[in-house]
Amino acid sequence: FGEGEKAKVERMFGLMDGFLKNDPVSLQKDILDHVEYTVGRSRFSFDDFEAYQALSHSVRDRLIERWHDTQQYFKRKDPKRLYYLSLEFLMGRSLSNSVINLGIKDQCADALNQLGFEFEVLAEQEGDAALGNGGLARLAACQMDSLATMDFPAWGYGLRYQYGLFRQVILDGFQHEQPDYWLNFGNPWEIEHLRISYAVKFYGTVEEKQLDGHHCKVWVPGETVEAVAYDNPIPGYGTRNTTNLRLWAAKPNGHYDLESFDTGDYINAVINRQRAETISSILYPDDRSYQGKELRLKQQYFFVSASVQDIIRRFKDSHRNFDQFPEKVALQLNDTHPSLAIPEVMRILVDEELVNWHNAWDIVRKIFSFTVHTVVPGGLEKIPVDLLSSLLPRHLQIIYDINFSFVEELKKRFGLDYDRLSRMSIVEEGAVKSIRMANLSLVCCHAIDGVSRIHSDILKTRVFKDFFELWPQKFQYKTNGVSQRRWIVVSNPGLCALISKWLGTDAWIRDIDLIMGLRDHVEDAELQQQWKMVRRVNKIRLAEYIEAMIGVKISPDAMFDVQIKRIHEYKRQLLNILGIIHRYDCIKNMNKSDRRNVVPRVCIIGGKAAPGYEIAKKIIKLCHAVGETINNDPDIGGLLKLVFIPDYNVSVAELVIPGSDLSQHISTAGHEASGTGNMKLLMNGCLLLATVDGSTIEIIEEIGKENMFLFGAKAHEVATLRAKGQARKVPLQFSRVVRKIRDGYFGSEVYFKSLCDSLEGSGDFYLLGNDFASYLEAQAEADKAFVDQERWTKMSILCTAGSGRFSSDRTVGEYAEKTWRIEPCRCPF
Ligand code: 475
Repeated sequence: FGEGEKAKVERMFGLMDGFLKNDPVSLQKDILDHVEYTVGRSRFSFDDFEAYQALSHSVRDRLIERWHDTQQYFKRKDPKRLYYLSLEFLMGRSLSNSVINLGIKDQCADALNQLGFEFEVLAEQEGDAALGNGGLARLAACQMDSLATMDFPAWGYGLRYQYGLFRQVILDGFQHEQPDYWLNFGNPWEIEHLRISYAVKFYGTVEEKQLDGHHCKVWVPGETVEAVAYDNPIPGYGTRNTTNLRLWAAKPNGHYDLESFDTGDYINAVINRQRAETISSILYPDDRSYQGKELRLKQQYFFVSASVQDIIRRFKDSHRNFDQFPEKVALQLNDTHPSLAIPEVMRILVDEELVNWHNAWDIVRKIFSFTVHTVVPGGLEKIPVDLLSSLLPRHLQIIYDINFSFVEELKKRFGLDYDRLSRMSIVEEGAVKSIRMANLSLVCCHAIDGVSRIHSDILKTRVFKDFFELWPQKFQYKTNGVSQRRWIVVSNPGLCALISKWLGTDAWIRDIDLIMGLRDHVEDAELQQQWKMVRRVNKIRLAEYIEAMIGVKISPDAMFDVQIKRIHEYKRQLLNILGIIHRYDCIKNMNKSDRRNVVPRVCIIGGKAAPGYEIAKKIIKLCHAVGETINNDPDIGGLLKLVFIPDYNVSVAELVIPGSDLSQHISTAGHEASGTGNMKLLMNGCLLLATVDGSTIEIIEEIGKENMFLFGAKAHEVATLRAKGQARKVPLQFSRVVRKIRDGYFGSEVYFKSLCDSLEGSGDFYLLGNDFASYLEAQAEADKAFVDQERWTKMSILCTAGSGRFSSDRTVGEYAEKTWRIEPCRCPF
């Protein structure tokens, strides 16, 4: 910009900045205007939902202002940008998060009060944006929050599913899945940009042509679908920066194929075109199982192609050639799901931008990095070659070309070691010839990150051993983190205020290391008292929710012991349930005076099972069957309860986490890549009962094992234990508990037979029997600690105080410095 131009732009920014006011009176006027002109209701008569809509639109207007300021500023500064590609984002609700990050929560609450509404009530009107399955997707959401707050010039890209993760409905103890049509009531948090759209091609053939003296490959598609942009502003906290999550929706393409209309079958031609929309219609509900489904592959390519086209268009807006591309663009792949972005960048550069192959390859190798979220080799994505060659013929060629050079390089390095070559090849020969997406990513990315230290070690020594030997420098790890804004400020306002009060500042919300300062006050009886009070209020709120949802009355005096996460065999919800049966048994066998020493417990389990995952569904049913027996046994009274919280999602988590005393993270060691739930609970002052696995290992280093309850085999022992098979020692209590289920004590004995079989004989792959005794000991330790409430409260304070390392601000800062090489770019207005 020239000087005059600059002054003009600045004047413009200045004008915009002053546009919307945030005092309660201005907010009130905006809300009423939206009631009338957006919602279409009379400003003299509207209900809670309509008030929520109007408030959201008022907040959205403010987000849009900042969004524009930020994007214009980025455009002017042209910093290196990060693009975060993820097939899943679990954003949850937006209202509270937005008003807190914008710093207008109190003003909104005031404005609403005068209108006769309550902010908290309106916030409950919002449904979750559940465009993801679990950990991987929520991690993406936390990282978006950190990126915005830390002023990084970053955008997220994903898919705008019409149906998010299914709603879990429990009938007679069984999980049923119902569609989550979350857009039914509108979505004020997105901005539809019908004019930002790209054509995405599928099927067809590849032809060779001469173009401007270049020998070119031209892909003639068989189907073209339009990708339309929906922008979701992501406000940073304590900054004007507001970044973007751009989600793509599929629409029929505007170019008509005359032939299909000329056949006279007009109606069917229109209907066929409309089918394009199915691409973005539904989220696949299976975490970590790959079935080579065509629709899934279409989804992956659809969002990746639109995103890459958008990124290249933006780059070309201010650059004449691609020389500077690697200095201006970094692309992060959230697992291998978006890895088709690699051949897509190659295709666009080589076929459309006429960059020569070597230069394009050079660019690709500098811009991509990826994060792995799984441990088991079985969890790695493979695409059948037949499928790829029909859907994306040109991409298959590109992948073959990349693989050819790679294999040549391997031969030079290792000679004709065919075992190694076939293990490392991007192409897997075999009954079903397929493309290994992890190998493609390993070859093309400059950095491969694990999500915790132990996970990275496992990748280096087992899963990707060959690749580690070839390129040790590519392998890194960035231990996951979660956003303290979402998981303390938004979801636990009581604790948030208390932390700020005792630290004498709220600066920890942006600078999490300050939270350590709580350690200085841990002996202070006044803090302990207030800490207990805040936690008790949260427990009462949770108890009320549980009673309203499932009709079980629980006492806030009991220890609330939770396990909330997707249901998986390796996460061992079954171990938890077996432990509960054992506890029930023990209580039943006690006399009156011994019972007086029992610490009352409420065991809370929540989580969804993938619809096709039979064993996981049986675990849910078993949980209900056991709960039914225990909760209705008058002999047990208030000493033990087991409740299953239905339809666990982000907003349920926001309610459960602040009200939990003890949380279980009990995966078989070596199986949980990281885990992030443990971090959320830790931040909220909940004690952990855990195996030495994933990120828990690093939590131990921060808060000390004396402040946790640890048990179970270590990761390095697991292989040996498995090899022992039936020679493994299994405690008597274990067999007794399994027998109870087998004998039909909880009913449905035929249905539960396979569950029991998986635990006995040569089964028990996840070592429940082996870990049972030490699990019970850890539980007994937790009981002992809980009796001494002063000690418990101190441990709880130390958990929060020691949680700083597990902020996604730290994770994102590490990625920015070491992998993406991006700098903050803070909008000054
Ligand atoms: C790990 N999801 C956690 C978390 O890094 C870890 C896979 C395929 C398709 C759809 N979803 C998936 C995952 O693999 C996943 O959520 N992995 C989890 O990622 C964040 O903390 O240990 O299991």
